[in-house]
Amino acid sequence: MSETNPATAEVAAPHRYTAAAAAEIEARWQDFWDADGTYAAPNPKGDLAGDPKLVAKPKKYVMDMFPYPSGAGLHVGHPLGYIATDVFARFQRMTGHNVLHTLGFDAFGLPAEQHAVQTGEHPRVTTEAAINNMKSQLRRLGLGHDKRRSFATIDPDYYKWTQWIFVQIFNSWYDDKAKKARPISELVARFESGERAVPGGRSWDALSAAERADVLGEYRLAYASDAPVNWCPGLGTVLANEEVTADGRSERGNFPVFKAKLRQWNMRITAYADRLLDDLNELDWPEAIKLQQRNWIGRSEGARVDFPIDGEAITVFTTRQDTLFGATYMVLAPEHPLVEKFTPAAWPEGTHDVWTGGHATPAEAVAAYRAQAASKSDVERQAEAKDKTGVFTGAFATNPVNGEQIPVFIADYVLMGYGTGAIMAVPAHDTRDFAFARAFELPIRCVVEPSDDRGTDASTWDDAFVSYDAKIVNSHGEDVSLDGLGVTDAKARITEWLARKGIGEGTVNFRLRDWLFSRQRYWGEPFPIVYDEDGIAHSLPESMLPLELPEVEDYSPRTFDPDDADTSPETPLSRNQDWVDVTLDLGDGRGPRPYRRETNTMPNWAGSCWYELRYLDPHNSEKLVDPEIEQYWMGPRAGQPHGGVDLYVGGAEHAVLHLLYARFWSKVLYDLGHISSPEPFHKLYNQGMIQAFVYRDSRGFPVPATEIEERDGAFFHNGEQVKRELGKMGKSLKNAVTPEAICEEYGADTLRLYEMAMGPLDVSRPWDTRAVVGQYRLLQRLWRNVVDEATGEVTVVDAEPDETTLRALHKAIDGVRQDLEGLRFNTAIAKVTELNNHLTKAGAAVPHPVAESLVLLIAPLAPHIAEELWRKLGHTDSVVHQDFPVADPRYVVDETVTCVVQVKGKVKARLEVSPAISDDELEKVALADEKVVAALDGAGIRKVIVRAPKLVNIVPA
Ligand code: ANZ
Repeated sequence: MSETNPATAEVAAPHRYTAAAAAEIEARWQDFWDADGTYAAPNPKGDLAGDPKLVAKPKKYVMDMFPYPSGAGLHVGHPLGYIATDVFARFQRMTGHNVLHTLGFDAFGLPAEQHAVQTGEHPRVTTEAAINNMKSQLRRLGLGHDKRRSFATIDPDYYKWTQWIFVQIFNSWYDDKAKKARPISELVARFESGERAVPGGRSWDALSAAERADVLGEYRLAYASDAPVNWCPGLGTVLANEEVTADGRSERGNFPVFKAKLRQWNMRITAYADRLLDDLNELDWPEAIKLQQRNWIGRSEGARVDFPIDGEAITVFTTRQDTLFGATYMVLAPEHPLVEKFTPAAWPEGTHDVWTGGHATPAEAVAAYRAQAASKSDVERQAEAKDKTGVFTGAFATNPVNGEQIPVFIADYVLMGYGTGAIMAVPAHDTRDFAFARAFELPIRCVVEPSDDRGTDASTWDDAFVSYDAKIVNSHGEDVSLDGLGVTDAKARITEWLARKGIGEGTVNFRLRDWLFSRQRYWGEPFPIVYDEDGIAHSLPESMLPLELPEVEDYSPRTFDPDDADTSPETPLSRNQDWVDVTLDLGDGRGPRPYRRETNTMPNWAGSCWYELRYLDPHNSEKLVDPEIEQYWMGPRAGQPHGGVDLYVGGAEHAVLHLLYARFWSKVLYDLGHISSPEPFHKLYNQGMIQAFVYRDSRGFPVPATEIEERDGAFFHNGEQVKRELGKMGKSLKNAVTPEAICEEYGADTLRLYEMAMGPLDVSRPWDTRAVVGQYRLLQRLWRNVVDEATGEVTVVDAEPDETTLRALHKAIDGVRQDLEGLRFNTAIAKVTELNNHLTKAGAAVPHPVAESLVLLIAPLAPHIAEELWRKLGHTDSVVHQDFPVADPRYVVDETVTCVVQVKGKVKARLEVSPAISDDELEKVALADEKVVAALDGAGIRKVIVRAPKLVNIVPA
């Protein structure tokens, strides 16, 4: 009926729920909520303290991964998670919780900086414009955010504390015994008193200031070091590993990336590897994400073993010390610092041609191979399928278990950054070593008995035999034998032997690397670090924070010839002499002195490492967060032993880095006593993606999705047939749909319902604008169940609902409650729809209590229409803080359920039984049923499987 001419329909029904009505209702309530502070969550103290009754309720902290304020604004794919957390937060408010829900902006970043580089416009200007645009887009969706708590990471009031945290990290070290971070001053005191030996053996007093700084640099949790980094001259900046493609080029711009040694800030996250692993166990996170974090941290138990060479030793890391007798050569990473040391001047007599790579001397071979390896990324170097390359160093080392002289190679499949950068190669039992040994005609010796029929003569094998569950063979030396032992026992025995001999020990190795923390950019947090005349780094005192970004003329780092590896970064900040060279009194008793500022900036991750803490107490100028407030919202409690946000929703693309970095900062702050929760996020949930159809013309270029015509299942653009595929939504694919467009056509409540109804929250789903109207109709029917469209009068009556309506109502209440708690918003909407349809079909005026419950049920999902109807039903207070309906169990239980009875797997009867029927009783009823008796036809019974109340399965004899 509403499909007739909308103009005439509106005359007939001036009080219909239309897009115009929705727009008016939504704007009115959004203004009201803002003015009323409806979503303000009170703190127990401080400037955001509030209603003690609300504070006394159990808390719920519901949080989104905050957005980067892109100049392009939001399309309908972006708010999926924001709507979901909003629905959940609203439900929690209605079920007796004090709910903290807000949203800020992760606003440092490359796009704004790139724009600044191109246009000269300050990135703050464009970023703030983008934030304001996004804020109004988000406001239109009716999100119940406590706006007093919002901020952007670029606000100096915020990054003051990012810098402050950096200072805390810089001024602490990891005490391996206590397994926690401590102030660096405690370490200095231990060195001073002699309680702890100073590395290098000298006394602390005897060291110069620079030497002391060097010693402490080995301990600080934030430290500068000359690290091999990914230097990209074409971009003028250093890149994180994740920003480099598999073929060794920059992800952005596709420029060559070189390994260069540069002085860079690092975070000693590796000190926390064990705790980052262990504490995962108590977190309520998707298993897939936990696994990715575990793999990233990559804990390996194994041993370090020394292989003597020229009176010294090459130390290898192996996870298979049980195969030591099968080690027939060694490999060092090409960059290994010992390579030169052991490389002889000439090839040893009789060196195999394949080993030399055709080079005249070992030095030449090494140099050539190093140059080749330097141009490859770690990923490339490790690729399994790749042919193994390498070159002999001319040196031999001694296998300590049998005294054999084995050749030492360099090869790029061994990485400097892992273990010790050196391996013992056991070609018989390691796939990569096997391929290498075959290529270089090296001996392959079986020491783990094959479980197949290949035999123990490895020279005849086609591949390595890899097993962790087999018997060790061919493994006996003068004073140790592993023969006959299983892998585990052999590892234990050889490790004990190595330790006794003083040539090795059991050890744990992690794949995790320290976090490269500096960038040669403008648009990031300046480091709160200055260097004195001796080049020693000092942190700024708190009184000098925030250290604000200076104005500069040019936002770009200096770029170089993309292929010129011999360049080094020149940052935008370094060109501002007035800012760089300063005289400061750091308050350390040394008085005013000249200093030079650090001119790198922090990486983009920094601001998102701790924002969950700042939402709690966003205006505190004394502390990053008041401890009592932090304890209230995030502190450990039953079921959440590490504390943390109650629900954190965001995309699975942040599985590793952001979450790992934030966890690390939490642990440092926890160790230093600033917060009570060692974990930031107790429950994590990854929402799916909203995908969209992409239409491509014959050349493969996307054409605007809005201009597509569909005919008989084919798609046309300007008469030309185009191809349809499923892809991302976005401007570049010409298929972006803005939330404003949908709000204008139907209203925000419809958009919210549609996004939540599209499918389970964690599953990706294609956007279909034509399907949105379905949710619009639901709201129109809901409206009609309460309001007369002609008069605008409320039509509900003061009557008792009948039995069927009561059943429909309480089943819906029960189901919706469980669904909302479990984030199953799509099924919750289905249940509300069912109830609403029941009322529509009943045809009679809806009883008042039923209408109220219905409005409360939909309130978290469609808050504007719910607020409007709630007031129409006679209430003067907001629907937002009402109690969510509770089901009466008497009406929830079905009177009967259908039980299927199968004989020999075929359905023979259906019985209507009580849902509470016992297995025994159900078996009796089933066997007495005449259809079942007929089906059995006198055959005896072998077995009856009963799953009360729904299934009986009879197996005849
Ligand atoms: C001898 C051996 C025999 C190994 C065998 C494996 C199988 P995960 O588990 O990942 O820790 N390795 C050690 N350091 C390396 C490096 N820097 N670059 C490349 N490979 C390295 O792997 C540990 C194993 O990877 C070690 O154990 C070592 O090879 C190799 F039948 O030692 B194994």
